[in-house]
Amino acid sequence: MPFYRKRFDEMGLNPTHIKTLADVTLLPFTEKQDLRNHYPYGLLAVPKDNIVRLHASSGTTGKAVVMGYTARDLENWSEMAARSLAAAGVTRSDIVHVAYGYGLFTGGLGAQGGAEYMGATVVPASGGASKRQAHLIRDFGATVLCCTPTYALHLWEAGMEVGINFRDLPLRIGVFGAEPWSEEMRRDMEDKMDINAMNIYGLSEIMGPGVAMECVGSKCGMHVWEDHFLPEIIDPATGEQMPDGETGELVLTTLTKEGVPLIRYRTRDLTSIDVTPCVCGRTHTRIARLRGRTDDMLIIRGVNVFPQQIESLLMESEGLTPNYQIIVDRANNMDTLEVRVEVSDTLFADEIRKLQLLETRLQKNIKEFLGISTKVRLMEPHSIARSEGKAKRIVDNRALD
Ligand code: DLL
Repeated sequence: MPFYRKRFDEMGLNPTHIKTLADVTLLPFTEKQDLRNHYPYGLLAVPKDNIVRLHASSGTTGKAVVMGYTARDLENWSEMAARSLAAAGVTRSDIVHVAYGYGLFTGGLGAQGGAEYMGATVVPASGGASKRQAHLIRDFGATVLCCTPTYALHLWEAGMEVGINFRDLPLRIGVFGAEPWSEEMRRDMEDKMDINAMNIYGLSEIMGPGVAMECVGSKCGMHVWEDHFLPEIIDPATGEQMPDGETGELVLTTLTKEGVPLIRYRTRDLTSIDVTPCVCGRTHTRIARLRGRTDDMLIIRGVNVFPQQIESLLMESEGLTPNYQIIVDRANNMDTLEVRVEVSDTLFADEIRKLQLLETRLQKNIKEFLGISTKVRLMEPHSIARSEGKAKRIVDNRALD
């Protein structure tokens, strides 16, 4: 591919320099900006005729990133997505309701490819029309739900509004990913829906859902399919590799991708690698639940904060829901942080004084654990906008200054 050839030439790097796996550190990183700079087809490593599908991610800022897949790429992806579903406990007897968005986003078609590959029955629902979806989940007897964790909660709410309680249905597994969520949120969802809520990871640039997946045996980190991807953790500031177990930025090299193979792609996702044996028996290394993205990190008066840390603290309190939003602003040159979180219907019916005490307690907890002062505002149930895909957790008004 001309892009890498040029880069290697500039660095004076040739194949004889790469002798062992450790030499991967001699290779340059690839960044999202590289993909943007070569929009749309500049990074294809095969003739365009061999590309059978395109996906794209718009991201929150900037130009879209376009990825091309060969027939073999799609075959591998389906196989890995099927493997991922199997790790979550899905079998060919399951009815898999896919409520990830279909289209250029990889979620819908990726989950569908995996479920079909293993021979399960797919309901390609996509996002939207949530009450109708709740009916479909009940009527078709879905046993597996694939969507973002926030959309799953929205579907659950929509179900409750029309008298359908997921707890009473055969639903048994959730395959949730595409956005950060916490262990506390998992517990909440498992409790509300009586399911195993499983974490799936992926990104458009590398493949889509199924780059890594938790196993139902341990629910302790996501197995990276290392026969297709080489994971590394680097210090995001220096680019140096970090030892196993330490948290840093995940870097992935594709080993089998044909359409757009990527070398040392900087995902911006923060996690750590765990090479200890897993109780499930799989030998693939695991990455920990993602801590956030380097570009999602808020720096509030010098303190680094990730939305998920706040989520974990909120979810420890009885009566709060996982519907929250963080509003960042600036007043008199000082960053301010407001955390809005919806309370449950029962808590909302409680005395005002109780709610005020809870606000104060949450503010104190956040101050104690994260070292930042916040204003916590308890909100009426259903007052924060729901999303059909990835939730928008941060509203940063500072840019408007
Ligand atoms: O979100 C692919 C996907 C679809 C993954 C369905 C899982 C399920 P993108 O839209 O390109 O692709 O976004 C990728 O989403 O770099 C992470 O920051 C975030 N992300 C994905 N999975 C998880 C997860 C799809 N399980 C970006 N936990 C990634 C936390 C996740 N963040």
